[in-house]
Amino acid sequence: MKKTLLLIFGILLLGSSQLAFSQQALSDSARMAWWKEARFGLFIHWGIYSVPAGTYNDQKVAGIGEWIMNKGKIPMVEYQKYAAQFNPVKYNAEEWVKMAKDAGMKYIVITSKHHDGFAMFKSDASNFNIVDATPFKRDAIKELAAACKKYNMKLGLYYSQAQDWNHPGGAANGGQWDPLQKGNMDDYLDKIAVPQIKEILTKYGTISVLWFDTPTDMTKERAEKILPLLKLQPNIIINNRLGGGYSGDLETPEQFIPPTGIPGKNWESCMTMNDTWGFKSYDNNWKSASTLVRNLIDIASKGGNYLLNVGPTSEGLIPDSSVVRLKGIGKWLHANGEAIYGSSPSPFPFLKWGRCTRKGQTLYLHVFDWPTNGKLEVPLENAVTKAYMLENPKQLLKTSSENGHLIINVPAKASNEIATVIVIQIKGEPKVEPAISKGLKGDASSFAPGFESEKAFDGIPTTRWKAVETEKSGWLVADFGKSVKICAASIVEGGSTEKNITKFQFEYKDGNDWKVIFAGKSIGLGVMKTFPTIEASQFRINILEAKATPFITDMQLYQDR
Ligand code: JFZ
Repeated sequence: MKKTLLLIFGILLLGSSQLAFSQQALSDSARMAWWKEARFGLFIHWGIYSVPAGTYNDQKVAGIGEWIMNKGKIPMVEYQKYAAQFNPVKYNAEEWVKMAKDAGMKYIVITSKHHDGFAMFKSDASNFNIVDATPFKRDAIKELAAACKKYNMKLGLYYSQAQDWNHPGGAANGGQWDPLQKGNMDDYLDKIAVPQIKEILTKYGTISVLWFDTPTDMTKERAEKILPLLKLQPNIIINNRLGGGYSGDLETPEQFIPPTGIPGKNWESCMTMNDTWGFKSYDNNWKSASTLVRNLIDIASKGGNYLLNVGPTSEGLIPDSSVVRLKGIGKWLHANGEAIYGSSPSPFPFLKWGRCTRKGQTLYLHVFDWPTNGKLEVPLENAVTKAYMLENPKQLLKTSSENGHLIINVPAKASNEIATVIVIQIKGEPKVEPAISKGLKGDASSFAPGFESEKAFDGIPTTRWKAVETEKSGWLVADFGKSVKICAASIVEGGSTEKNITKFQFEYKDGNDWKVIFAGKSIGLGVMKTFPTIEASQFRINILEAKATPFITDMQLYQDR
């Protein structure tokens, strides 16, 4: 009898970690290779919050739809009733995967459990799940995993490891609002999060990404309850939101594109198509397909990935407005994907008319603003061996060099309103002029030892200017010593969590007066602004208010030639 039991246990363990043994652990770079090549993925926020769809007690609840329970302070018993109304019979996982594939997306990340604690998969750890608590009774993750396997689409799972508003002890940003939520967080982690993460990493085949979120109250010890589970999927990629000091494999700027990328880091910008992740019936503030394509190009030109979101309805349909935009993006990528997939960042600090991506000695010039004089000016010194339109490679383009700059003779009209890609093959490494501000000494209202003004202009992400400890305001000047024509500026404060400045103005000196060019209330990972060309010799960031001693990691100004 004992032998039989041991045999069964052995088979079970073997079974569950069959995956573990079958996947040899790759080196970090090999493990990230597919992800870096992919550049573009689909984020899916789907759950029972799509039932109220932004309205509670006939009242519109402000904010992102998947937070309606928290924003509406809905009691647990009340909210859990939405599960009984969740019956997405029109859900067709294969349709979703085909739609993502046709849009040019290479991976999908879906919410297996969001902050509301509802599992979109069959779970033995809690019956608050799609199979046990809804009339639908089908495992949505299981069906999507099968469809991804069938169409060779990489699958990632979002799991809210810390926040859980329907299991006692789960964390709740802003504080719990229902006594039934009270409990011990470590018990919640041991009884719900850890068992469920084990379920999603053992029941659905290869999981390529695990996307944690909001690491509220996550300590190193709590993170280490979860980390060993990753061995079940040796080549899985995790983001930087587990908490406990673990930075994972990639940074995740949210609803934001870092102006100078995040040098030296893998990063993925996640973004909504409207103003919500989860479905809200009345949120129609949709970005255009053109904006979404240009975001993808902008992100790729800075070495990042784009994780673009859809919020399906409670019927199981992706909103038409999202479907239309996915088609538009797919159309552009179908013709120009070569310039995005597997590309490397731009060698140019700034291009007035668009962006650039690269593959070795081939540069892809993504032109947003088509020249009216039939000449595209590129701040590049290299000789060009071939230039052509990506969408029509037979159409070779003449090139010449003027004042050390490449001039490309282009047709009168752009071939693609969103972005027309011109391909140039160059000799040697790109010889590109740095930003005119690179290496400036600059000046500042004050500086702490080792944090002199020139540290903000050296282009090194690990050095920065910082005012003296006592200051909570100050200024940093780019002094060119002569008049120059500037049409854009990028300012980076620090990492994603370093939003210290709360009020600032970017100014230029006109005689004895400082004139405002643009202003703002936060910088953090950075702001990038283009503006009508200004001719002056001094420009500065004037920090009017900050939570603590102000600092700037990088400030660059771009010339209008
Ligand atoms: C989180 C979630 O709360 C939200 O519901 C959605 O899933 C989104 C993708 O992620 O929202 C965040 C997380 C982090 C920040 C902002 C919103 N942040 O670091 O600024």
